[in-house]
Amino acid sequence: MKREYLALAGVVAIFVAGGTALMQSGLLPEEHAQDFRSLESISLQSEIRVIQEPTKEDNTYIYAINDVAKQAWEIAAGDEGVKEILGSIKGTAVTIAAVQPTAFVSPDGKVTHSGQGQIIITANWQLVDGRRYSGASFSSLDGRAGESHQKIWSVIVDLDRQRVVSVMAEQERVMRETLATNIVYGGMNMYLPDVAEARQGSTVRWVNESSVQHNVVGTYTTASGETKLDSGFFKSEQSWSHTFDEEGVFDYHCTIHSEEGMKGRLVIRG
Ligand SMILES: [Cu+2]
Repeated sequence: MKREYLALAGVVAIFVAGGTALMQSGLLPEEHAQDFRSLESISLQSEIRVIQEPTKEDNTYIYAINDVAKQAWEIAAGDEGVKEILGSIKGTAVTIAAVQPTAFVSPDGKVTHSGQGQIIITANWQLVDGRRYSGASFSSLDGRAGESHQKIWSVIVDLDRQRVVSVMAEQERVMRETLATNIVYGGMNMYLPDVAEARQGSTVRWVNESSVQHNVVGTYTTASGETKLDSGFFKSEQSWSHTFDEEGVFDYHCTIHSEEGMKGRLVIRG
């Protein structure tokens, strides 16, 4: 599961790298993501480096798309402004993705990259009836008020001068839905509820409530083995359903928004 997640995150990172120049246009990067498939034909060095896995005490996942991007993160990690941001989002699900610079491999095998690094820091947290939420059964969530919050910062690092040159905060995103049994809402870079329990034999439906497309890709782990599930992309107001016949865990993410921590977990109980 992890390996697949990372490989996909790499692809996402490449799209983000291509889309960065357009971020100034005022449109959200995810709305441009699909315009950059042409970059797949360029030979890019994108072996993901996992810097930190989330733990129970610290739900922070840190990765870099290559060694130079990892250096960019190391520079950012020492910056007082970045430390302040991380302090302010303690206790949320944090994803830190070092997505720039992209490293290009020329035909003679030489690796080149720009002198600018980019780190995307995302904090995700959810509320049910106004209280912090960290997982419950669908039956207990039915009819309750769900809220998913997301805050994103983009940190630009000058690799030559070894320092952070700008930190841009995006407006906090909030998705509100009345929760319903066996329904997961997909919004702007988040699933709501992101963690939930369903009964064995349940058909769970993911509904896209946003203007951009999303997918649900992951591994369903049961006593009889691992099954890869892939919804394919579904657009606004469309949905994808799957019936979970065995006890187990389905860990999933959206392949084009995983750098903002668009991931979820479904637990199937007997
Ligand atoms: Cu998505």
